[in-house]
Amino acid sequence: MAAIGRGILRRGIVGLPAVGSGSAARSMASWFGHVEPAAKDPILGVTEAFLADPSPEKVNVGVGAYRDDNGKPVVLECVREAERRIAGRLNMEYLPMGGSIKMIEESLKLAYGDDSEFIKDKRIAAVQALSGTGACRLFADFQKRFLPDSQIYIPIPTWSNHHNIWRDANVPQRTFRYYHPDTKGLDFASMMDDIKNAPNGSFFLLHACAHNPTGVDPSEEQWREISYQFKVKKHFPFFDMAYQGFASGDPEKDAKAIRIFLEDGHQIGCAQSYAKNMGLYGQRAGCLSILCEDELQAVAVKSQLQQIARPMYSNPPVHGALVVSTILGDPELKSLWLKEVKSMADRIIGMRNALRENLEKLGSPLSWEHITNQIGMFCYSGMTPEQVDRLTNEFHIYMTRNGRISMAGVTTGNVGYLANAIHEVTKSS
Ligand code: PLA
Repeated sequence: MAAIGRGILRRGIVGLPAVGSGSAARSMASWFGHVEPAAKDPILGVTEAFLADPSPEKVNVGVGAYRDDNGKPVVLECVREAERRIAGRLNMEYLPMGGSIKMIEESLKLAYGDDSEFIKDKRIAAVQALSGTGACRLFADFQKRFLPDSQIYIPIPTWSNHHNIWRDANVPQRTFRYYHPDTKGLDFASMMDDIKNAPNGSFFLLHACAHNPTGVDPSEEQWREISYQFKVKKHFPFFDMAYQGFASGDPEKDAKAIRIFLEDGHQIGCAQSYAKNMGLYGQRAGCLSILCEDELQAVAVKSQLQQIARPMYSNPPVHGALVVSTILGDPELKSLWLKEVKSMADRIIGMRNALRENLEKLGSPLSWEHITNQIGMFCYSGMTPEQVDRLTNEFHIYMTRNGRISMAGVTTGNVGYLANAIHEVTKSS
């Protein structure tokens, strides 16, 4: 509102009481007068606090956003080239409700495999989604609409927003054990017990690769056992694949868990995001797919997903989808992308080694082996919320209070400072 407008409201227009001065005005505002500020988001709230800190030493290893070795945001060269090719050549019409057909086709090849029989048989219902978050939310709404009494089993721990997404979709949540704090690895036996003990036909949320926040994934053999047990129990697997390419550096290898489930004949759901692996964070480019029994069912399911999207945001944004389809649809750009994904993954691995080495050189009494054992964007350090608070208050290092370090924000320039601070707050524990 313009300053003049605000002035009039405060002073009151002749003949009307000024806002805030009369009972009519109070009752006008009262329906939301009781609203309290919402709790800060445990991840994006960290970025807000980081931005507000004037210290020149500050380090942000909170949100999972890739940085180059100078700590700067990165736009991939394949993305720049795709933008050059797109620029000035296309109109800004609405996409269909389900989004860009070309982008969806390319996304399905990435998740299900270039030669997937399911793509050929048109058995996959898929829509472009508002990145990975939007894909998860559409799925949760679809689940609620067509199986209203169902629940979702979510790993402990998981990406904090998973809980919000299924809560807002009114799907009750159950949890399954996943991570063992002592070994800082997978608690496979407990996970299998929880899968076996869940009622037949339960929905399970699985991280396809590079589990957030733990950086701990099942091995191929373990995925096979999980898939087998899902078959026995007739559970429905929903894969959140937000980091395809970030675990191994190769998107094809990172789709292994999904491919195992497909080989075993499961019907699956899958959320894909191009935020991290293409660096398209703010473009909100993603895809939701559901493998159906046949083409007829896929057509029906897609039409229902579109119907859920229509009253929420009508149709998805066009630019990111064009970037994705331009890159994945061109062999030369796609191979450039694969190289760039690999180099992001490699820089992170290098920083894992550097952080561990620095801590060991400082004579830390603790084991930091897990920094290099864990994979993907995050290191689940094992630090307590109190230790994290000290890092923030005394060293201006910003990270989530669960002890998760976004390795994508660690650089040659800050790794020594980070290691020193971690050593200071953990050496007496
Ligand atoms: N799923 C998982 C497991 C994620 O970690 C994230 C992002 C998403 C989905 C959603 O990403 P998108 O909607 O941007 O595609 N997690 C971040 C950012 C990187 C966030 O919290 O939104 C994180 O720092 O955990």
